[in-house]
Amino acid sequence: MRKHLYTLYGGRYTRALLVEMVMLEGEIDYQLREVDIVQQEHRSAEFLSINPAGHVPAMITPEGVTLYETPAINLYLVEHHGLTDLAPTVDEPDRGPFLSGLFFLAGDLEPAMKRYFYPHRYVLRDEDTPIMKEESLRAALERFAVIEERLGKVGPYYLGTRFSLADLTLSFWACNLESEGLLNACPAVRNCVMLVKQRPKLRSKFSELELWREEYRALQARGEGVR
Ligand SMILES: N[C@@H](CCC(=O)N[C@@H](CS)C(=O)NCC(=O)O)C(=O)O
Repeated sequence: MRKHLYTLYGGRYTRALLVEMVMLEGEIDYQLREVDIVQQEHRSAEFLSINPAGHVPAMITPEGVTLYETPAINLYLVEHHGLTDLAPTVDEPDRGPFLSGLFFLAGDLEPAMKRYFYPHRYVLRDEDTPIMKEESLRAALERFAVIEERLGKVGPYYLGTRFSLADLTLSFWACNLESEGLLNACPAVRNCVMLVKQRPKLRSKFSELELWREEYRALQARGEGVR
């Protein structure tokens, strides 16, 4: 029997898929423990004992250490497994720009995307939900425009000709909007997404993401999305 190194908590409709992509790129063995966020399993006492913030993904290392926050998990995996194809090492000149890109996506773009997906959480009155969604999209597109400018100058990737975890993270978020035709003003971002989606080890995961999007849309139409 294959020995599982890592336990990843995540699954359907979650960015745990982004961690899975890193695992696949790095050929790292893991087992996935499905947390159904539609059924609120991420708020169960059992899951809160793993990540008190009640968010997925969370990951337990083979040494039994619990990690959470997607970019932290991904950077941990990259560094722990020496995945230099995914990130410049500390002594490389690209390291600084790489960190800026990754943290911009995690700290600045991500909150706008979260509001876009869960706008109902950010309003006092239900009827303001569509306006919140629209405003979140505007904020997200403002951040994509910043990346667009960089890729237009140095692309096709965030670090020029060198693919990295920054492009993977960018593509995960961008393809959500791209599929709705909302990234037409960002051709360099779309080109980067296209290149990342073509990576042989990632194709199946991007297809899964597409499937989830359709499923989640149907759920939302029935008023059954994440509360
Ligand atoms: N900053 C965290 C946020 C994690 C997060 O919001 N995950 C979503 C799934 S993609 C989640 O747990 N949603 C359920 C909720 O917010 O109730 C990270 O990047 O890992």
